[in-house]
Parts: sequence; structure tokens; C-alpha cells
Amino acid sequence: MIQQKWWKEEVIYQIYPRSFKDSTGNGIGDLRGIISKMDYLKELGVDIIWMSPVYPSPNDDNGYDISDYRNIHPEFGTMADFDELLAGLHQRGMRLIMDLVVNHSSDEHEWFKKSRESKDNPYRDYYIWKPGKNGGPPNNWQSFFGGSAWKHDEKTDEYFLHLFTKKQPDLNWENPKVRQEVYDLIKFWLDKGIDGFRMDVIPLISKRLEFADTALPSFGEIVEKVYSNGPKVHEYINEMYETVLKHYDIMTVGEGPGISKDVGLKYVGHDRGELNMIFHLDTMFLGFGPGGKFDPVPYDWSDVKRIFREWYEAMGDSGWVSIFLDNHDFPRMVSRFGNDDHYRNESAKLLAMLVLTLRGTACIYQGSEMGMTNVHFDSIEDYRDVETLNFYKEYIEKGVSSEDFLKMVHEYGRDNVRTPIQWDATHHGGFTKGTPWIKVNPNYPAINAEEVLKDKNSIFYWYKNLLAYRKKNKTLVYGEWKEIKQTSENLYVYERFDTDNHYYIVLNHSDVEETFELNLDNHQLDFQNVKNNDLSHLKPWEARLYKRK
Ligand code: TEU
Repeated sequence: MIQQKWWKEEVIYQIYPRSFKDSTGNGIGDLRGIISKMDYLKELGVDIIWMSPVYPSPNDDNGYDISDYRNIHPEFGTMADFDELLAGLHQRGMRLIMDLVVNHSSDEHEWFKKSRESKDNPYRDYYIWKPGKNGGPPNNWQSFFGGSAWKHDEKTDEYFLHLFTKKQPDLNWENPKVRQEVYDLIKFWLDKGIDGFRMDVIPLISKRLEFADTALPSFGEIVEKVYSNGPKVHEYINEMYETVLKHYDIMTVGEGPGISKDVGLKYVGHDRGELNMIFHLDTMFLGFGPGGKFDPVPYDWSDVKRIFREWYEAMGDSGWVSIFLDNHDFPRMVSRFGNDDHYRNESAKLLAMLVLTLRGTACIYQGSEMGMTNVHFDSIEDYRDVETLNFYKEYIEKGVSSEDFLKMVHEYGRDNVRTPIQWDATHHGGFTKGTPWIKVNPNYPAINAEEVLKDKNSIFYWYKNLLAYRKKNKTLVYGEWKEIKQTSENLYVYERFDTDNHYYIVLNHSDVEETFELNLDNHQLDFQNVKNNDLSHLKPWEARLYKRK
């Protein structure tokens, strides 16, 4: 029997604060900017705000490199601003979850400054230090962001591990003092009243201590079999749960690079005492070739539909996932999975219906409600993401042209989803009165919140109406799911049902008109994203939701 929980019924909205709304004119989004938009979020009808990191950070990786876990970065505001935001969300019946980034810290954290001082410093074992081998790094592990995953430190003539940037040294979870520090900082934020955490790369915290070279041929396999799912990962997460998490009515979602459907239940089975749900990355990693995202391989909607089915079957009634098709690391879903040119409105609505009607906690990324798209900057100078910039250097050195590399950035780069939110058609899209830290997408005069708020047929109101409908139709949360095969590969048709209600969701994820096979007797059409009186045919990107009368 599936357990009923608030964090299964409510919908997450992810805010990337740096790009959400700037209140000071310094070109960087901030907490008071979010405070100014709480009524907008309430109007949309989302429930749980997931805020990407706002802690002090040198911003080597835009805040995912934390130098003080118990404070607010001055560029985002003050702790008083944070308290006002949290209270304001709670007053509006919304919740706030924070980003917990504890696989690594910043190299400017006090712990690391002490750790690198000497081999016998009490903080040395807060991080992972190894002597070199044959005049080089301890092994051949590569960073997610290019180059070796080890950096040599002259002072003690040893290497430290950093699976991400050189300024993000991995914490040593083997050390019980590190684990206790983490549990204490979790308690600090939970005692302030937040409603849970999104846990950054949590499956990476347990390292395979042989630190052996890997001969695995692909990025995806290395992530899954070398970096993730280490020997003590469940011991550590369970200890975190027993020590601190279980004492609060909160939600936890683990970001799961490397968590495959075969091990998913170990992290989120409701009797496991670990996490409530996962953001698995199987769909997001589609197209990543052996060399990762900038070594692309073909994929299509059949892969997307396969992954949704496989995870539904793997979770059964005892596990739970979040349903999402983009976030701050992956391209805008309307550009990647929809058609952001001729069918931007229709395909944005179709994707919204998909995210809101599959079984799982829906997660909406900021700007999706106005159909924001990927961005095409023509110069690398306009890009900010460390991952893009690192690989740009690497590829240019390998002889790849700037133009060819930028084509891949246009498709897969993380800055696609980090351009400022487009609030209106004024300068910089109303995001800032200053100069934005990254350019606003030039399409902001046509695509912005003001535009969608004045059009009752807009993407915004489609989300709003679907969110309200979902609240009143809990079968769309807890009901069973079953795909209904169609002749055309361009269709995604499935049913949601329980003993009381039955729904069909019919999606034409293509640029062509399609027919479908379905017995709609006794079903009423509750949602349709395009004007189409010929109900026997689906227009391009047409999405429908039927409910049994
Ligand atoms: O992302 C981890 C992760 O798997 C992604 O970095 C992904 O592999 C990569 O972006 C593909 O392009 C988390 C955070 O979401 C990300 O923003 C951070 O950069 C990273 O961890 C390090 O903290």
C-alpha cells in the first residue's frame, strides 16, 4: 500500500537565486528579490521552494563550493533576509528546502585552510590526501569538470581529491568528525524551521578506498561504478537519518548522479531510513557519450519514455522519485524535449502536463511557467559556467574550433538555464537595474512574466490550472500508472487510476498531426492545450487530459 505523505502531494519549484531577481542593482539575484516574488509564486500555486545554495562561497561553481555552511553570502543578503523569506513562505502556506552540499566544500572553508597546513594538522583528515604516484596524481580519476580529479599541494607535497573543480575538495566521510560536523549543520538549519534538503551528489560521499585506477570506457559508467554508490553510502545516509533527519517533519531529496534504477530503492525505500526521494539523472544524462556531455550521442523520446517506465516499475509502491525534465544543470526542457521555435507554447504546456501527471513529486524549474528557452551566445566571453569554460579550454587545446564547441554548449551548456528570469520587457528583462552577472536571453521582450500574466491562455495559467487540478485529484499523485502503446512513436499515452478515478493523458510530442487509438467512452476532456475541434486527430504538440465521468 502506497504511503500518503505531504512531500508526495506537493510540487517543488526550484529557484537558482543568482538568476531569479536582483533587488540591489548589483546584477546578482538575491533573497530580497525572491521575497518580492513570493506572491507571484503563490499565484502560480507551487508549494515547496527548493533554493540553490545561498551560503558564503567564492563562487567557483556558483555557490556549490561553500566556505561557511551556517551563514548567508552577503551578495544574497543577510540572515535576517533569510528569516523573513522563510517566514513569508510559511505564512503563504509554502515551504522552503535548502541545498545541502556536503560531498565537498570550498577550498576557502576554514576546515580546508587548516587541513592543507600540515600532515599532522587535526583537520588533515577532513579531506582526502594522497601521495603522488610515478611523479603524477594518485590515480587516473577525472573531474566532472575536466582534467585530473587530484590537485597537488606544494606545502605538504601531497594531492587532494576534487571530483568537481579544483576549488571543491571532497570531504572525507570516513572521518566521524566530518560526519558529525555535517549532522550539526543540518540541525542548525532544521532548527531555523526549514522544511528539508535537496542533497547535492549524495551518492558520491562514500569513496572506494583503494583509489584504484579505472579502465571503464565511459563517463556514465565511471560515475556509477567508481564515484557513486560507494561501500558505506547507505551506512552514512542512514546514520544521518537516525542522528538528525528523523526527528523533524521534513522532506529529503537526493541528487543522484550514478543512482541507477537497480539501486534506487536502497536510497528511498520507505523502510530504509535514508531519503524520501531521488532526482535520478538517467533522463538528464541522455545524449552524454563516453566522454560526457561534450561527446554527444543520439537519443530520442523513446529513451525518455523507457526511462520513465523503468523507474516507475523499479520504485513500485515503496519508493519515490521526483519527476522533472530540467534544472540548473541541464538545458531548458522546452528547447531540449519540446520545440522552442514554432511550437514553444504548445510544447511547453505538453511538457508541463507530463511532469504534473506522472507518478512522483513534480519539480518545476524557475522560468518554465513562462516558457523560457535555451540561449545562444556567439562568444565564449558571454558564458560563465566553470564546466563550460574548463571544457572549452580543453577542446580548443585538442584542436576543436570555438564554433564547433559552442554548438555543443548551445545544446548542453548549463548557462542555458542560468540566464536571468525575464520578468518584463524592460531593460535586462526587469531582472536588475544594474548589469546582470550573465546576459539576459535576447528573447526577453516576447518571453516574460508580464506577458504570460496578462494572457489567460498562457503557459503560466496552464501550470496554475493543472497545479490546482492535481491538488483536487489525488489519483494523479498516488494512482497507478500504465502506458498505452500506440501505433505512432510520436505519441505518449498513459492512464492514471485507482479504485475511484481514471484518467487518460494523451501527448503528441511531435511536429506532425497524429491519430491515436483509445476507447474514450464515458471520459470527459478536462484539459486540451490547443484549439482543435477534430478530436479524432492530435495537432502537433497537442496534450489532452481526460477524466472518467
Ligand atoms: O551536480 C552534479 C552533477 O551530476 C552535475 O554536475 C552534472 O554531472 C553536470 O552538471 C553535468 O553537466 C551537482 C550540482 O547540481 C551542480 O550544480 C554542481 O556543479 C555539482 O553538483 C558540484 O556541486
